Amino acid sequence: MSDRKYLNIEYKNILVSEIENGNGLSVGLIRLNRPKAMNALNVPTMEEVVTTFENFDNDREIGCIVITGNDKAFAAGADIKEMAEETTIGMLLKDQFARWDRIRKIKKPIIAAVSGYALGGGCELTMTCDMIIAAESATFGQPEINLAVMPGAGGTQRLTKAIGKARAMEIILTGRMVSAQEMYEAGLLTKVVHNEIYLEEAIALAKDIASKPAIAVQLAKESILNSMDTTIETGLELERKNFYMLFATEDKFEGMNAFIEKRKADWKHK
Ligand code: DAK
Repeated sequence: MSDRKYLNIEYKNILVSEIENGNGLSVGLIRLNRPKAMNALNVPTMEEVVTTFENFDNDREIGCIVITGNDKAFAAGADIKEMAEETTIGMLLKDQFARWDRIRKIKKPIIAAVSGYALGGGCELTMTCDMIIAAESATFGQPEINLAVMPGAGGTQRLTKAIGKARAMEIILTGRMVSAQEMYEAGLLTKVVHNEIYLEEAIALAKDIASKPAIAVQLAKESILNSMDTTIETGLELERKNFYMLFATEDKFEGMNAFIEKRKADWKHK
């Protein structure tokens, strides 16, 4: 049994909950909760977010994770007020990027449910997630250039890989706001939906994924992410190892036998 105390702690900058899912594993939900600051991602907020991702990842009852903000803002960026007096040495000594790197180690899928602004670090946080569901009025962008800085939490890399050099270059160098529809057409988003249902849609997707055999889900996620960072040969090698590994799970036998016996599979997630 996993330690589930983290679900009952009071957080300062986020709300954390579990959404039950019938026969499937639950969905872990994080809501960014600094409405007066447009959910700006200050250090304490990021620490709470990343620690909760890790807690969900270690919790056997959770199959998929959703992170959202409020209708006005997913997050309008890193907290400019916190960074205004910061220097290079201060930034280097604090090494806050280490916290962002921890997100890359999360094995369970993470879905960003975005309404309103997803700017700067907010946009980068959506891109560290595995899928993005956006309300049609959501606005994305990397406006750091207007502060005489540049994206530092993966924006120049993940945006470019997702939508290509020509479009990423224009968006980052102008800092302009980009509509959800444009980002969808460019390939950054999984889906754009009516404003009222963005969270509902993200949770429905998360529940669907959480009802699949968990080890297969996690190894498929690992293989897909690996494809972004490596050659086709190395990528195929990991895919094959993960594929073989799944033949050692109980769920593989259950899944195939359930198909042959024309019944619903009863996943054990092992
Ligand atoms: N930081 C701090 N406060 C913010 C904020 C932000 N990013 N965005 C909004 N707020 C605050 C405003 O200051 C205002 O506070 P009060 O004046 O009421 O005290 C309140 O939220 C409401 O904002 P507005 O009055 O401006 O609301 P509007 O509807 O008029 O405009 C807006 C909404 C989102 C268009 C506007 O607030 C805006 O342009 N915000 C800034 C967007 C931006 O430039 N974002 C990029 C920030 S730089 C790092 C990791 C990542 C990063 C850096 C380091 N490390 C790990 C080290 C990333 C950097 C960035 O994201």
